[in-house]
Amino acid sequence: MLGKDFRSFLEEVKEKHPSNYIEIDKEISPLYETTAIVTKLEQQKRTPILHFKNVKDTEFSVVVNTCASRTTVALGLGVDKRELPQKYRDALNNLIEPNLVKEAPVQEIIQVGDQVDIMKLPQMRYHDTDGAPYISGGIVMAKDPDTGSYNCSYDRLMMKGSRKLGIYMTPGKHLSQIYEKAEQRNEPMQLAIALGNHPAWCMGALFIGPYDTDERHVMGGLMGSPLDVVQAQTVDLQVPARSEIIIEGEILPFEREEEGPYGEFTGYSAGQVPRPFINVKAITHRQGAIFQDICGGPHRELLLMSTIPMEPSILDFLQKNIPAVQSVRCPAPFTLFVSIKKSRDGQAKQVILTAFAADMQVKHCVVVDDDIDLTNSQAVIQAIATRAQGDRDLIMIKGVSHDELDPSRSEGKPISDKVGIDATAKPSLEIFAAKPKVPAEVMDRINLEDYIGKNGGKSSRESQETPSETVTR
Ligand SMILES: Cc1cc2nc3c(=O)[nH]c(=O)nc-3n(C[C@H](O)[C@H](O)[C@H](O)COP(=O)(O)O)c2cc1C
Ligand SMILES: [Mn+2]
Repeated sequence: MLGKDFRSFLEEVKEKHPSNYIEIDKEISPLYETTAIVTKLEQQKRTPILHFKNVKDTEFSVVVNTCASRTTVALGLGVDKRELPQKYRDALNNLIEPNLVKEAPVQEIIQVGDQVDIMKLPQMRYHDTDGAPYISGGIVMAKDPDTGSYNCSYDRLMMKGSRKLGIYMTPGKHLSQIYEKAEQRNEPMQLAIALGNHPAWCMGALFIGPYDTDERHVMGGLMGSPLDVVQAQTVDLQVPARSEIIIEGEILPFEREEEGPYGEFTGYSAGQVPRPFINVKAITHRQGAIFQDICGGPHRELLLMSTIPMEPSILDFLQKNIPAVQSVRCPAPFTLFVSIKKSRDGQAKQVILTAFAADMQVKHCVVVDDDIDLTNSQAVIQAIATRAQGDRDLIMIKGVSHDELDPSRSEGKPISDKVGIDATAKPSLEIFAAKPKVPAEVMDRINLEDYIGKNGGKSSRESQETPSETVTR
């Protein structure tokens, strides 16, 4: 996949899935209007890539929904959408280091110091509760000050002024850990933000796992070739050479300014809180750079971007610890379903504890036997109803550090109670209560048409229930 980047991906979708790529020439305002279009299309269950060519008050064109469909993300990764989870796990087990280059398209245009004005970028506001324009589609890169190991993550960025960005780093996630280390040393944390990225880079950045895993290696694994990186202009970091835009800057220790409010993936707006902020030192970009945007709030792209890497990352972690684990699904924010082939008493509870360790975002974890289809939430609820007892099968760990964006958190603090439900059959599925079924011989013999006619009294096509899309980050 050498040479692949955001532009080549857009071209590929245009050519191979034209219905998933729409160019819009009519002028649009970044003030809620792109969100209105995304929302109206989502109401029709459509999530095409939208390329807004003419955005008010900026020279940059804007692309939204880059990763809003499994079909197009899979296309970018060179697989069918059914193979996506396995492709991700293969990448985790075949990490590839980046490759340093000297010349980079992303440095075709360089603006440093006084030349920098981030307000020239599109000023996207998604919802009426957003306190300012936000940059939501940037991969934030920073280095551990001790080991030099890189971390990549998405972090919302509030446009505060021509050279100032607010940032929201979830306490406990890796970027905030790096910042804590910088503060302990009383040093600034340098960072770079990459915008306009190939889906393999987006999915790699969202790897869930150990602190010391360099997400750029996951990006390489997903592409099957190293990520090309170039030395940044004003910070000691190497940045993706073929991104569209790089913002370079640093966060000073112990300085805080109000950040927020912002409509989040939970479906709620998070309020204004004093937080660290970025002093922007440089912007570099390609000629005719395209601004990659992700619609804030609980929209399809944000939810899918989180889920595609999260499920295989957590499954990989769980199976390496407990091979009895069969599959996982994130059906809602902070929620994980796991299915297991149980071989021992108490194994489901061991899985629950391991799942809490796999990702701090897991607040509720339900474990079922592997006869339950996790894509069918109704079947999971049924298992809780018929295979679990509150006193015996519920685990609760009170007051654990958790995502402060959970609007139900206790006393406004970033802590939640972690709850696990062992909804496996006890002592085992084999000797659990009998499951009634029609004898196979009768099922084979009975032909529906012989009894109720060809259409079975139905005039329209039977509606097929599709599992609701997975949601969490
Ligand atoms: C579009 C998008 C926006 C996100 N915004 C934030 C954010 O503002 N703050 C944050 O801490 N995490 C945010 N996340 C989640 C993290 O980027 C994600 O959990 C990442 O994997 C964390 O990296 P880490 O495991 O290296 O800490 C966002 C994720 C997505 C997909
Ligand atoms: Mn990390």
